[in-house]
Amino acid sequence: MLKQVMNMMNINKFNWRAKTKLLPLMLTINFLAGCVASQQVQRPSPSYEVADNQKIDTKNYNVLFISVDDLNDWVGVLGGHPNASTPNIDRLANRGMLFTNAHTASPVCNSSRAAVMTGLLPSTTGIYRNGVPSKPVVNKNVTISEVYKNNGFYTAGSGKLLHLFNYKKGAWDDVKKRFPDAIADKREVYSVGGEFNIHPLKNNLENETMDARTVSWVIDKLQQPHDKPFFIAAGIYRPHVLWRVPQRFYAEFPEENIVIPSTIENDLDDVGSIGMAWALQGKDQVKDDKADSLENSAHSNIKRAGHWQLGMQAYLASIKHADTQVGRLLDALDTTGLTEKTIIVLWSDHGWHLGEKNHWRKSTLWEESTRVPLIVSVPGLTKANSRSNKAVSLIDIFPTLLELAGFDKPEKIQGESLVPLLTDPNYNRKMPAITEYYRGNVAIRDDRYRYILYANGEEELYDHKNDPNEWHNIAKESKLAEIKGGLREWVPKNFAAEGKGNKH
Ligand SMILES: [Ca+2]
Repeated sequence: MLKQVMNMMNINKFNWRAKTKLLPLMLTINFLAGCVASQQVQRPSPSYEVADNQKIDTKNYNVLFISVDDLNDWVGVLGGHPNASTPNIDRLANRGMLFTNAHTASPVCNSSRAAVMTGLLPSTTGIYRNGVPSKPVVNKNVTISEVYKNNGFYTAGSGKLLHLFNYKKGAWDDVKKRFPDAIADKREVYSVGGEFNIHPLKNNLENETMDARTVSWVIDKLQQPHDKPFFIAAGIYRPHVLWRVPQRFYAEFPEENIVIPSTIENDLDDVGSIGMAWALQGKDQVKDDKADSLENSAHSNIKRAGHWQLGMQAYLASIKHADTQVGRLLDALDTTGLTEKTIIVLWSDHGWHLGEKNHWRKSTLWEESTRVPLIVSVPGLTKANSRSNKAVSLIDIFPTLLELAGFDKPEKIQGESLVPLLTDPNYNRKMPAITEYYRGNVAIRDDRYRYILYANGEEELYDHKNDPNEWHNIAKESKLAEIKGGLREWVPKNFAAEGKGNKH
């Protein structure tokens, strides 16, 4: 019956815009006909030839969508830190494609997550930072789960996906926004240089952390009977502060064994005023380009207190807790018998500094803030242990999923599907990763270089082949003018007014 209506209205190929307008009518008809929408939807079957000359059709593959908060590259398979321990993220990476050079669209939660969910850059939406409501932008643009829901998939999500645990109305079948967290005994809480607090929990509270509860809810949704394909999302909150994880995770990383990151004296001498301000201001909300003094920076406070390794310990412990939750999700999926028909995407919203460039937290346009884990596993399509070193962006997730499901791509979506890279890790894609923070500040990361153009015209250029720590700003070297110019071409031509966005 649904098909007949679509035919009457001359919709031969499924069209998401038409579907959105027709949705209330279609759902009513669907209900009356007692049929499942997914069985009726007309959309192309994406067919991919795999190694043994067989073809696979990913059209009705389920999706398990996992986000982790504030997780940088301290992931075993990414090699970001020698003490990092993430056996479950590693085993997921070993199933599919690990993008080793993936970057966020913005180095804080709000703007990064809005970009992921809409597939639009901050310069398009006007959401450049925390503190600007992303809801209006999310509400007027199509979002990832919404496309699945509109196409008859079952959609469910819990935890932090959008900033502030927002969920777009109508974009989900089942939602549990936020669970309460387990609380540490006040007497157990202690400070890291006056900048952070450490909250070790009693081990018997392991199943009561916010993330454990979120994942239990998601597991329940995974394991319920499914009469149609699903898109199920888990938003894991750690290693975001507060570092409320059981003591046993702290105990896995004895402070004295923790390797402090490599740094050089005077690393900030060759950066401009905005980069300097962002490095030295300790808080997530950077208000202007006035730098605190090096002496008063978070990093100086932490070093003076002798707490550098202590802070790292808490971060590593929180990563391990998050990784444990990822393991629970993978195990639960296996119990459903649906693993071979389920795409898994795992991403973190941005990275984190722990003393590199005299900085703690996120909120910079350097590698520590922009580089993130990104794993895409498509059973039958991605080969085990696949790795791609091409520069990619989190805004590429949306078009990737659209392509794998055969959904039409909303014309305004930016980013580029990762599907060609899933089978050819060296596929020659043109687009570098673009990261924006506060209006008019942009980093362009390609396979070798990072170019940063700040709103006041200050520039930085780093060559990762010779300088993986981004210690030496070579923007002024005349022999690199052509390379710099090529990267600069990718700087957006227009920047939407903050918080309002343009007409998308
Ligand atoms: Ca430097």
